[in-house]
Amino acid sequence: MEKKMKILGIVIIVAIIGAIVIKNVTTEQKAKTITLKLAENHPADYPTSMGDKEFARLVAEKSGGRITIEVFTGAQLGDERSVIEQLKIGGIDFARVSMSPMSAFAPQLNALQMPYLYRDAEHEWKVLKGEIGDEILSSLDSKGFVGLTYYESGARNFYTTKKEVRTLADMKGLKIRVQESPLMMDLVKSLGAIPTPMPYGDVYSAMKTGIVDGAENNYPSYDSAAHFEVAKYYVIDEHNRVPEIVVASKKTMDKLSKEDQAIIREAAKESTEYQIEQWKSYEQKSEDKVKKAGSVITTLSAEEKQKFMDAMKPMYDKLPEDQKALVQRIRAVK
Ligand code: GTR
Repeated sequence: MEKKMKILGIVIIVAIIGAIVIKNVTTEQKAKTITLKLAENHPADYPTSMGDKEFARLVAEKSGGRITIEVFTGAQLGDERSVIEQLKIGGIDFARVSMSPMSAFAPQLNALQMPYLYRDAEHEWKVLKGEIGDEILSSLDSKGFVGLTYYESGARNFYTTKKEVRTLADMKGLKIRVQESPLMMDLVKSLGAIPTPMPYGDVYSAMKTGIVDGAENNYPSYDSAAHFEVAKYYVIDEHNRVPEIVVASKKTMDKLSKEDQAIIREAAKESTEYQIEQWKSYEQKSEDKVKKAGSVITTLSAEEKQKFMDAMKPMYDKLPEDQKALVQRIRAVK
């Protein structure tokens, strides 16, 4: 009897110790599980959103499911400007934003989105994937951000609600919505038009109600934000190529281990190829869709295009010396 009691006692003690060990292990595992938020202002099926989701998938895979990145699409976490402000204070962990609003916080980014800077997309990607692209990503550290990677965004074109733009003279006096970026304001002013900065989400109704006469963007945004429904004249002037950028809050990154930081950096870079593929097919679909819907697509004559280019040359002269040097290096990339 006494022996039985002893055995029972041992069993109970072992069971208690076992339970304590298991509890500690699960708490430890739980403590290591990290959930982070990413802000995206496009709808869920837009190429940048697809890139973000691929980034999140790769982070989950590389961390063995320990790090989860929740992607909030459709500007659920706010417009681009406020998202960038949130990143600075660590309220949001990641964002995919256009370089235009970002350059209001980090002016060195202006050099990468100057009008008629790149010969084509291939030139742009040689720059972004090369030394200059890396230098620019690293330079964001001093501004409270960690630059992770770039995404494709094509070329931006003007579109208007009332009349077709065929010449530089047609731009005169038009009220054009721009992103909240000094560079974009300057660009529109250089063409004789009147820039009106406002968040992306307000553009459709601003065009519909006549607050502005038009806006500018690539085919996918013109399509997915339904801008083509209210502004049917689209002129291919390709005034600039503005890379998309995936950034992290420096506050968030500083809290993570070196290993986790490396996982995040690697996953972001890897997601770029996938995003570029998504971009290509979406861009074509958007072009086809807006044409079918009745958009009038105008191509500038070579002579008029030259006038657009000449009008923006003074913007280069105004650049600070360090950015002028960067522009020269970009142009020299073959
Ligand atoms: C798009 C870009 C968005 C936003 C938008 C805009 O091309 O992807 O992030 O910046 O333009 O014009 O506001």
